[in-house]
Amino acid sequence: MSKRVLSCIQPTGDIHFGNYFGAVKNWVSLQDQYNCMYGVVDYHAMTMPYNPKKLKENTWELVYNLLAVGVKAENLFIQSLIPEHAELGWIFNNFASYGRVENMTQFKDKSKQSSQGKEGFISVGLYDYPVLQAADILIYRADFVPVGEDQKQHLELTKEIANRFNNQVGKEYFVLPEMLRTETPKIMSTADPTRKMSKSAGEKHNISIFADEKRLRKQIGSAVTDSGEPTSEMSPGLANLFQLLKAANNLTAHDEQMAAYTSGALKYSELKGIVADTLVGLNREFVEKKEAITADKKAIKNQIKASSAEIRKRAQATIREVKDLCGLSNVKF
Ligand code: AQP
Repeated sequence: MSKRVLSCIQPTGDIHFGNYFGAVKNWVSLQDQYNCMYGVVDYHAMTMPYNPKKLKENTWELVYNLLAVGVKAENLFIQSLIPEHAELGWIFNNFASYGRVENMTQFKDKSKQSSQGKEGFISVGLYDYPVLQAADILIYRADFVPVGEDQKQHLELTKEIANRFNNQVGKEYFVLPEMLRTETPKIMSTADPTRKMSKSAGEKHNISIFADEKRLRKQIGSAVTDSGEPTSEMSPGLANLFQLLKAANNLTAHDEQMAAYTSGALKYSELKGIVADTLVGLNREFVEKKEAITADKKAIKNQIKASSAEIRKRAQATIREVKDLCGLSNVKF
């Protein structure tokens, strides 16, 4: 039987080049080799202040976007259509260490963001979401998890939960999943290259792969680089632009620009122009495919509801076994 791959993305906005180069691009190629399941995790999108109507819109928009970049409909599910994720999440709360969850970097970053918002509110859901994420992965007994570098700590937590569960029930029930990185596991914000490109950090901190061309060019054109003074190390902003070129597979331009940097002849405006052209090339392909896909939204919705129902069967099988193993009642009503 082929190995299982699981990964998820939150419907909190458009797919940006960080999501794409760090994870989603890999999702597409892995489909030829493995048994893949990819989730649009709407329960997770509730952990930061959100708007219910917008959440539903964003969920379907993300489905269309994922299909447009090449994810197959039969591999795609919507998390809230599979409530067993939340059930396993609760069970896992009892196998997750409070101190470890409290130390998650993403929680620290996002709780700061959340507390600075209008309501100054940090939800228990935000604190607990890495435990739900462990359930997302383990409910399918995934072998591999293709994610960006920012998820490394969460995957370690997932393994800890699996280990504690296995020890408690006296059986190697859950396999310990391995992280699959791309060659560019962390793309930085072009507006602030010291922080990762992110949806929830605000508009200027991410570049949508479906962006309007003018906006995309403007964002790359205004990317923070450095003052141009010679330094011993390349600045994070410049390194990020080179990284984008490489990730988009424009290796000739990457090597030429790098040679110019090494000899001190690099023109920042020229580099930015090349990066923008390269990303626009990809962006046009995605936009075209999305137009074709969204011609029949109703058919897509039906397809994704059906694939979620099919994938749910695997989650239900795990939940039944887990409940038996940990002493919970298990009756078929
Ligand atoms: N900057 C990044 N570089 C590389 N990979 C990244 N990923 C996210 N940002 C980068 C990877 O994209 C996948 C989906 O991420 P997500 O939407 O579930 O949540 P996230 O990691 O928290 O991404 P964002 O954009 O920062 O979303 P918000 O702001 O809504 O939380 C993951 O595999 C992630 O590693």
